[in-house]
Amino acid sequence: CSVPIFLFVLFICFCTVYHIPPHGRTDVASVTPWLAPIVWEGTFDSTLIDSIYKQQNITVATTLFALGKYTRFLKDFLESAEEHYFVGFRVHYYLFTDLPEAIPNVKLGQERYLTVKKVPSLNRWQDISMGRMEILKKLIENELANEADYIFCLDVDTKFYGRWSVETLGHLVGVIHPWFFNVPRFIFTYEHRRESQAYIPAGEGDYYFTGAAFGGSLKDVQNLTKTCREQMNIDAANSIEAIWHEESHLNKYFLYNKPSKLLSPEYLWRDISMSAGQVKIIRFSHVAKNNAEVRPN
Ligand code: 2GW
Ligand code: MN
Repeated sequence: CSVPIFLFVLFICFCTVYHIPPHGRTDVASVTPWLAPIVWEGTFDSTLIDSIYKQQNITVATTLFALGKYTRFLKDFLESAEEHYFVGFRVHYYLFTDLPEAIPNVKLGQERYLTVKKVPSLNRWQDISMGRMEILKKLIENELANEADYIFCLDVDTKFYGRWSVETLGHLVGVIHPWFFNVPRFIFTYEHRRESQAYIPAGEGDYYFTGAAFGGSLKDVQNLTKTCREQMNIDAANSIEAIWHEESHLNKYFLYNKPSKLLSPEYLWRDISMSAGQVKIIRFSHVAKNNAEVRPN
């Protein structure tokens, strides 16, 4: 009877010596102080998590904005999404553009849909970037109720390089900005002027989130877009615009409405990032772009 016990003790010693955790990562935080998971490579079993969601027949709405010259990013975005993004699950892309004729013809897989919606051209880019919240709120309220379970809102000047799938699903999901992972809080570029509704007092805030990707359940993202829109309207009435536009308002929202799941910078990379050491796989990344070439004026 002591042989099995001996073998068990030997196994535990082996695991301890060789640092084999049952699962998870020891080099990065994979949980927030409010016990929301932070998704990193190595913290989940993709086969297992796929099989759990396979039984649920879910639809993931995915919104994209491509106005003016930003339509040039669509081909790479869509082609790479078909290869890496929720593969095997129903995805419905909602694409807002002022140039429907410039939309490339990308072949979509089974149970993958694309709806193109025409929106007016805007000259001030801040209005494009901030106007997204209003359009998203209306889309969720008026059209998605019976059409989707989850939604992700993504920048279009991006490309997928690796798996982004059901491990990212949750009620309210934020993505840690790749420049601000592992840096002290005072570096975070929150809005620090009291006059703005996006104001975050010094010493407050947990993480700095990117505006280029967020999502969650329809209900939670509806509340997010509605609140950010209202806050931006109050700012506009007071002639103030937050330092990083809707990204500042998103960070304020996440401070008081904690995300239930965070995605590591694997889920939004940018060429120059500080946390390269811990990022073992780049799944989704901003593509290098020549701002002077793609942005109006
Ligand atoms: C035009 C002039 C200047 C900036 C943007 C634009 C522009 C943006 C445009 O002509 N057409 C267009 O479709 N957009 C959409 O807005 C497009 O979906 C793009 O991905 C998104 C955000 O603009 P982008 O990607 O140029 O800004 P980034 O990459 O510096 O984004 C960060 O900061 C923004 C706010 O300042 C947002 O929060 C964004 O989500 C962040 O990633
Ligand atoms: Mn972008």
